[in-house]
This record gives sequence, C-alpha cells and structure tokens, in this order.
Amino acid sequence: MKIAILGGDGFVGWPTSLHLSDQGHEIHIIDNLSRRWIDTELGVQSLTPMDSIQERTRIWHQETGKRIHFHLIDLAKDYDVLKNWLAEHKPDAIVHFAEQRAAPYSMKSDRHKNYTVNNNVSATHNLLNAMVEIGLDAHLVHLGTMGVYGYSTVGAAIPEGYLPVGIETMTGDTVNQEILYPANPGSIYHMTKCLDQLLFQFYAKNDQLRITDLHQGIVWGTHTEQTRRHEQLINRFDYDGDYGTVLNRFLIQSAIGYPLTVHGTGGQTRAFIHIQDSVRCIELALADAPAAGDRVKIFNQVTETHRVRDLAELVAKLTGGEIVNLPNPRKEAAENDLIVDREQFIKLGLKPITLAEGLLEEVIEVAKKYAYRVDRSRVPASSAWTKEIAQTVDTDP
Ligand code: USQ
Repeated sequence: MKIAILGGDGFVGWPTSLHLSDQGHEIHIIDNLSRRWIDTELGVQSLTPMDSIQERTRIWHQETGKRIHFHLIDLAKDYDVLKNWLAEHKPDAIVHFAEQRAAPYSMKSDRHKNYTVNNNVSATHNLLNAMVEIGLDAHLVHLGTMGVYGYSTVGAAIPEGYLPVGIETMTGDTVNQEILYPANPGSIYHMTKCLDQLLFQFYAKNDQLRITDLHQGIVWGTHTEQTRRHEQLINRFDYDGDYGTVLNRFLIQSAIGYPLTVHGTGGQTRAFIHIQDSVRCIELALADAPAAGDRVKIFNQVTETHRVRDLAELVAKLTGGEIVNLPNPRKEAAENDLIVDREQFIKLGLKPITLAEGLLEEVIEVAKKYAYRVDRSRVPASSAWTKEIAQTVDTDP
C-alpha cells in the first residue's frame, strides 16, 4: 500500500514508519516538525540523540534499500498544500498522528491551550475535509487516546468505543442503541481527542469515509525491531515534566539517581502498551479496514493496566531508586480502578508484550547510556491544571 504517515517524525510515528516500510509499504511521512520546535521552546531535548528526519530516512535507505519519503507540510495551517498533496499522491491509507499529544503541555498557559485546540482540531478537520473534497477513498487510521473515556470504571469494563444503552420510549418500550462511550476528558489535550471523535462520526456518516480510531494507553519503551538496527534510527525518548510519560520517566529517573516522582498517593490506574505493540497494532488496524458506510471502527490499544504507585515500587525494586510523593499538579482522581476491553486486537493476532518480559531493563540501559544528556532541572512536572493548584505545586523532590 501507499501509506501517508502524518506526524511520522514523532515518538510513535517514526517507529511506525519504519515498521510499515519494512513490510514493503510505500511510506510518505508528512510532518511540520513541530515536536522539534517544542523541544526548543521548552529548552529540553530527547534523552536519545535524534538526527534530522532527512538523515534518519537516508540511514534507513542505506540499511535496507527502502525509501521513506518526507514532506514538510503543516496540516493545521496549509490546507491547500495538504489537499493538493493528497490529490497528487492518492495514498491507499493515512495514519494520523499529527497532533500535540502532551496533556501537561496543553495545560501550561492560555496560549498552550489555544495552540493545542487550534492545531489538533484544525489538523483533523482539514484532513477529513480535503479527503471528501478530492474524493479520496483512503482508510484513515487515527491515533486517539484512552483518555477520551476518563479513567473510572463503574464495575464494568470500558468497551471499545461504543456503549449499549436501553432507552425508554414514550410508550414504555425499550429501544436498544449503541452510542459513543460518554466523553470525559481530563485535559485540554484529551478534550481535543474527544472533539476528533465527533468529527470522525460525522464524516463517516455524511461522506462514508472509512475511519479507524485507536484509543491508545500510555506508551512505554523506546526501541522497536527496526530502531535497533542502527544508532541513527534511534527513537526519541522524552523525560521532561511535560512530554515524558510516567513509566519512562520513572525508568530514567532511577537511572540518574533522581527520586521517582509519584503524583499524590500514586493511586491513579492507567492503561499501558509497549512501543513495539503500538506499531504492531497500527499494522493490524490497517489490514482490517471498515467498509464505506460503516460506523467508525474503534479499538482500545492497550495491553495492561497498572497503578502508578505499583509501577514506582516495581522500578524502585529493580533499581534501588527512592520514591517521593509530590503534590499532584493535575486535577484527576487520586485513586481509580480501570478495566478495559481489548479483545479486538487479540482476535486479530496481537500477542501482548507485558512489563514482565524483561524490556524494562532495556529501557534502563538506554537511560543509563544517555544519562549524560539529561538536564535535571527539566525533570519536575510543573504545568498545573488550575491557577489554584499552581499555588500548591512543589516540584522539588
Ligand atoms: N504521573 C506521576 N508522575 C510523573 C508523571 C505522571 O505520578 O512523573 C501520573 C499522572 O499524574 C497521571 C499518570 O501518571 O495520573 C499518567 O501520566 P502520563 O504523563 O504518563 O500520561 P498522560 O498525561 O495521560 O498522557 C500520555 C500521553 C498521551 C496519551 C495518554 C494515554 O502523553 O499522548 O494520549 O498518555 S492515556 O493516559 O491512556 O489517556
């Protein structure tokens, strides 16, 4: 297939591009390189030394003989450029990662809230609008988030997108329907993913676009089979308070002798997936496209759930690290349970990689190798969810 990977320079986008290229697909990365600009804005860099996108694709060609094409396009701002590119190249499938993906970054200030909403909603809408305008029947696979559901389970598992409900009619009969699981975002970033869901629902219904939405959990790990092949194919690894995600943060913190920064009691339960499974799920979703006229296909892209304090204890036991409980900069439930349905990918053949499989050590090794690149002053999470919470945030462990 000819596949356009929007946001193919990012943390999941890059290994996905390599994985799909390795399988023989023709890959076109479309990216505005905003993630690299945000590093500059925040004064932080990936733990792992990343080359330019052009250099990365050159090395991939050198190692495999396969070409990954790169196109510098801003989806949110360059509507006509995007539309003309799609009309000219007519990809069979589009994987859409091209959104600002950090919850803390989206809550940093009013400017960051505006940026996240304008960028994410415009990017998604421009894409859908352009597809309809040029009559492009490509399968669109979008990287969404588990955070659209909120994280509380009311005794029952969170289904894969749709909730069966019985509605009582005026005549006393019960009509059964499946509705989108109620959106319950916990940050501006997560809210944009809820808005994406409505855009998808409309365009699938009105224009018969074929859309798959992947509700992914927190990704951990850094290497995939392809990024291990050459030092210059290495994936990015975020450790800072805005972009670093919890398990990868604990692993790098332990590698540099920094206390493991548990927010509050660490009673938050979240869904997780290893980066290798993440790219495999995208491959599986691409091969299982909905038909024109179908409703949006939704998968929960998750392999296991864990409580934050349990992860901290696990990492501390493995590495001898110290745990510190800090005031939580976020507005979120202090404790929650989470049960998630994830049968669809298992049925399609996913064999989940779990924390138990030795890959935690691999991340610790990567973290130790590049520990000299860490700026300890960028480790604390300082973006507060409200002005009141900002008064209480104490980032000093
Ligand atoms: N947390 C800590 N200590 C830290 C960092 C985080 O205790 O040093 C806690 C947070 O308070 C939160 C949990 O860990 O309760 C998860 O935080 P996170 O930064 O790992 O994940 P989150 O902000 O939810 O966002 C990440 C990705 C996002 C993706 C989402 C999936 O950045 O792109 O959509 O995970 S999910 O969490 O399932 O919504």
